[in-house]
Amino acid sequence: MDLLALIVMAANIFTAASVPTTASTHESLFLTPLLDQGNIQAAKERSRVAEDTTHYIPASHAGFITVDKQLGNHLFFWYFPSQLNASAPLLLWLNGGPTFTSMIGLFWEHGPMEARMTEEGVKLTHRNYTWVGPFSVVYVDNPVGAGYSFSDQGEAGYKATQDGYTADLYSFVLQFFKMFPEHKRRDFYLSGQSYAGKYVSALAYKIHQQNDSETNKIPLRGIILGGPYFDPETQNPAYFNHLYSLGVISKADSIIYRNELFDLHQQFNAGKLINITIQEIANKIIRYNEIPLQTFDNYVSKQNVEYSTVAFAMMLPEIQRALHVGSNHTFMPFNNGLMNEFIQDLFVSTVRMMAVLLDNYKVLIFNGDYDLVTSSAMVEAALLATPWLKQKQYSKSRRTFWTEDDRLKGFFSQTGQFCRVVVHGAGHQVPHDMPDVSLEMVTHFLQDGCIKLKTNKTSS
Ligand SMILES: *[C@@H]1O[C@H](CO)[C@@H](O)[C@H](O)[C@H]1NC(C)=O
Ligand SMILES: *[C@@H]1O[C@H](CO)[C@@H](O)[C@H](O)[C@H]1NC(C)=O
Ligand SMILES: *[C@@H]1O[C@H](CO)[C@@H](O)[C@H](O)[C@H]1NC(C)=O
Ligand SMILES: *[C@@H]1O[C@H](CO)[C@@H](O)[C@H](O)[C@H]1NC(C)=O
Ligand SMILES: *[C@@H]1O[C@H](CO)[C@@H](O)[C@H](O)[C@H]1NC(C)=O
Ligand SMILES: CC(=O)N[C@H]1CO[C@H](CO)[C@@H](O)[C@@H]1O
Repeated sequence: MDLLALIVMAANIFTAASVPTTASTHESLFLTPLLDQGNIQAAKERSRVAEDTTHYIPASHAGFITVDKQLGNHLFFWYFPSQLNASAPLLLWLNGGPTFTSMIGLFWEHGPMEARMTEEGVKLTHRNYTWVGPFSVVYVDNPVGAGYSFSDQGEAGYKATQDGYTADLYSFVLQFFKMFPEHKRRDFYLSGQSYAGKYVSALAYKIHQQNDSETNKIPLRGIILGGPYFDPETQNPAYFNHLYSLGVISKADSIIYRNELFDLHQQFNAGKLINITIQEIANKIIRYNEIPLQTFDNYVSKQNVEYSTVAFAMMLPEIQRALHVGSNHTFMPFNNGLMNEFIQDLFVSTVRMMAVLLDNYKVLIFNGDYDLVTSSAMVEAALLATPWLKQKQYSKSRRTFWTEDDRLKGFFSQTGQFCRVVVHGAGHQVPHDMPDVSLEMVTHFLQDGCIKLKTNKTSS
């Protein structure tokens, strides 16, 4: 759930009335028919997004992959090959919500361009610290109904269960590797933040389970998660521990809130979580009605994601045309209706899948220490409840300070293939808040397995 607290605010900013009208019509580009014919070259050529110096867009690819032919479900992607390294690993990025567009990752966090609102409207500018470089990155709007991803059946095609959305994503991954077979020989990382902690672990687990047949062989090397939400039963109560330790709530407050939360979890476990909206649940989890912080994303900078800026960027007529989305599609920065369908998924845990992933793959889990949405305390609560082979070793691990000269960048520990990092000064949107440190972090993870200190000065 994570970001639900913001939805109310964001919904006020973004109104359908502000959608710009498109200048001319054009068709949507569906790539699956070409892939089915084995016409890989045509799929690559038609999905090409020409380099656009006005908008700082590097050569890239975009279009729709049909992931459920019966329902007519199509996932939208925007893929940026690394300009720096021809054999860079592939990173697939998902934002959370649930139902937030992954173009937040692109424009607000680590894509090659950033979107800014100016007096003349939204402008795209060059981002100095992008993850496109060490990685080739594909941003995917997920689930169907978020961003530009849509179903021919409309709402009837939406999937709000783990099996449902994971099947759609898995089909996407198989087809993406068909379209860009060069990536079969390179490492693949699944990544995302917040509610995507569940999407990514479920998808990685499916890839892991299906890995033995030759056609399904995906070179999954690891996962990278920012402020992940994947074990609600341990994570939700820890939210109140964190607020209590900050002095935001009293011990008595925390007991009241935790008891109500416990009731909610019991109702869910008994299959009786009905007659409630996702906003009501969200308020019980985050308590934004009682806790008047301006934002839970970064309680120091008080900055929220500009969902409307991201949406306006994606709806610029010249961008729509360049991305081949078709002139008839509405961009959904998030999808309130679909979010309500996620009530039954909200408390589902992927902790057992996470254990298998920790046992078999490289894993980087990071947090910002100014994040209240999924604070480090919440992520630790889940990690300490994850039954993986090196569990005891992780529980006993000590933190190392990540400093360079006089700058404190964060705190980390490494247990086998697991790298745990807390970035100092960042909130929920870590790459947005600390872009240089975040880029350094993922580069270290790729090259060294975890943070590698430049000097051997440590304190722990
Ligand atoms: C857009 O929708 C209109 C009306 O629903 C339809 O007539 C038109 O063909 C559509 N255009 C495209 C490009 O799909
Ligand atoms: C390019 O990526 C490959 C695969 O991760 C890596 O081995 C190599 O060091 C990278 N090269 C550069 C210049 O970063
Ligand atoms: C990006 O880097 C350029 C050159 O170093 C610098 O002038 C500019 O201020 C930087 N932009 C941001 C947003 O940090
Ligand atoms: C659902 O809520 C309505 C209005 O609050 C109430 O009348 C109804 O009894 C509730 N149904 C269930 C099954 O709890
Ligand atoms: C760093 O480690 C090396 C070898 O382990 C040692 O010789 C050196 O004195 C250390 N430097 C500092 C600044 O601690
Ligand atoms: C081909 C391949 O990578 N197979 C692996 C799939 O995952 C299982 C673990 O569930 C491994 O044992 C296989 O080696």
